[in-house]
Amino acid sequence: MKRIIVTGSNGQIGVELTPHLRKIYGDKNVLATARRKVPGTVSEGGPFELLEVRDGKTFSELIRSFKADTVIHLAGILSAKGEADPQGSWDINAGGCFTALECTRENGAAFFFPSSIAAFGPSTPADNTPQDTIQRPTTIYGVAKVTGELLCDYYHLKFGLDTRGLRFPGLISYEALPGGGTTDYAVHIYYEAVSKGKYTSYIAPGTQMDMMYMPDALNSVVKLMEADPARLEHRNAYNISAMSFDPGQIAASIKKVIPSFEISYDVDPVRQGIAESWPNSLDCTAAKKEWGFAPVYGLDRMTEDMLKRVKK
Ligand code: AKB
Repeated sequence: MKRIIVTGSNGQIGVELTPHLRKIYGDKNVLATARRKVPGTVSEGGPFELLEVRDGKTFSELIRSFKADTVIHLAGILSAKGEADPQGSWDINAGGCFTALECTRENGAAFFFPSSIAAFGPSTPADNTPQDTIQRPTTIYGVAKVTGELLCDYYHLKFGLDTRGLRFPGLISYEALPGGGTTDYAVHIYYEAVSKGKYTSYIAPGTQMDMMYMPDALNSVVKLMEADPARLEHRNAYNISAMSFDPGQIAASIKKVIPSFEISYDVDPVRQGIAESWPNSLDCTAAKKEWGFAPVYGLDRMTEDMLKRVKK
């Protein structure tokens, strides 16, 4: 990767991945794009262009004029928000991915696709979920993620495009709040632990989901895109996870730092239903073997760091 275009640069991953890539590859070599210009490091720390990902003409022209060799396609709508507008979610998530792949093919660049644990469903084995297994998701977000994985495989097989992807678990970060996801509670809990000393969870106790601290996610994207293609048997997309916990376990981890912290529950049936349809814990053997996936943050280490960095 030397000349990179990032879509969805204002999103939870984008606001951290864009500066991370600029640090590694040089500010001028990473073009941030988004639908809106927001003041901050993404739009001010290097080149920035407005882009609506379904506008293929502008997208292709940007790849060509920037001489990009890699497209990191992050633009999308998360799971819970998608259930409120399935058509709009499909349009952006599946339609946007198809447009992005087409523009990338026209210009011969490599392509990164962020799949998700949402690509699995209730009929998937929930514990130690294998890399290759049943994928029958029950959210429109998940349906679009499976579609994206298949499209990436198709573009690789049919056109030889260098497509690579990760099935992200819930990502936890202190730079930007996620919006509209099911795993968002695991970010909000830290903010409210610091500001209020308590948190009401919309996810029920006992509901396990895979999670990862943002620094491990950023390193994973770079590692995968830099990996020797000859080693990549599973391109689209790799299971990755750094930890799996339920609200009670993250609350217990916070209590080690803030003993007075209290969790209570007011379960949201929509997000609870989505969470229950997703795996409890992923098997990440393929990612470890094929490109050296090696997360460094577990729950307690992440908690200590989050509680230090989250602002009141
Ligand atoms: C969501 O909750 O929708 C996302 C995801 C797991 O893809 N964080």
